[in-house]
Amino acid sequence: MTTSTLFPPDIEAYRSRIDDALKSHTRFDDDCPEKLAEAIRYCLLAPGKRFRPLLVLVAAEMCGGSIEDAIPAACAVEMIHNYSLIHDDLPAMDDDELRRGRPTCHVAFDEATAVLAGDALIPMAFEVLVKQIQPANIAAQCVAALAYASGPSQLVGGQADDLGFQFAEADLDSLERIHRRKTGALISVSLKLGGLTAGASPEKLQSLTEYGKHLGLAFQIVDDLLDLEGSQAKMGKKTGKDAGLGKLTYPALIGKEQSQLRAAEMSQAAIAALEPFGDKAEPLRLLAQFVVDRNQ
Ligand code: GRG
Repeated sequence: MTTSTLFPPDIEAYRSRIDDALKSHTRFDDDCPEKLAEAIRYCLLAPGKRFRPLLVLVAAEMCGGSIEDAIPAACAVEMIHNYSLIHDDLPAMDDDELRRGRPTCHVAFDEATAVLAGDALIPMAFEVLVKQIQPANIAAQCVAALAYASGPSQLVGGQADDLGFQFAEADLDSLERIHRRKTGALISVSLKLGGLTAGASPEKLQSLTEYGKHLGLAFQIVDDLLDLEGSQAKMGKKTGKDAGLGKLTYPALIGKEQSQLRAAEMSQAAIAALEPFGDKAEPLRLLAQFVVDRNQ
């Protein structure tokens, strides 16, 4: 993702802080089987965009907090995201062979190891929050927020509904309801976690959450458009898959042009939610624009 000219200054420096911190969480004790450890490292340290952890860090700084205080939350959200990618790629779900430009976890290892690597990342995420976020009441709020966003009514529920959805029953409201949970919930909670680690007021947390909800939907609409016409080399995953599977997507439901308009509308709604932050919100405004302009 070439965001350096847009968002925020020194994005590569942020990414390398995130990658170093993630690496530090993949040193396991002797009781962790080597193959499982390898599979976790293979997935977690693979070259992703780090979009969600970047949101944590930018939101924290915008609320007057520090990268140092926010980085455990950034790692936790990337761990949850990573588990969801590993499980989504399994034959029982989306059955994908390519992720982040590499063979998916179950292809590189085996299915059981991929299930277990995904499983392991969930408690790892909550352990990082509990052990590394200070003070304890903020850690507890982070745990509650991330648990809800990744739980049965949000990430997992959205995925379950997506898997069971019949195209014949489709309408825009039900599609958006799925995507607000499957994609939007983790994006939105990333912003909230950043705010929490910075001690943001309830009003500011609410604005960040609103921004995240709209941004998440814009991100998903663009993801659908990129699946339709994006390049496999840039995306690092197989494209053109949704149409082949007759999957419910924005362009399939409302067409390409309306999808582009809807993404732009969501990006504007996200920007509007940032009003209480004034000029300080510039990086997040640029990011909302970047999300609709991205090509990977
Ligand atoms: C298995 C509970 C469970 C959930 C799976 C990840 C997921 C939910 C579904 C994958 C399909 C999909 C289109 C999800 C939307 C979210 C999305 C676009 C994920 C990819 O995120 P990126 O583009 O990936 O940020 P990188 O690799 O850059 O981190």
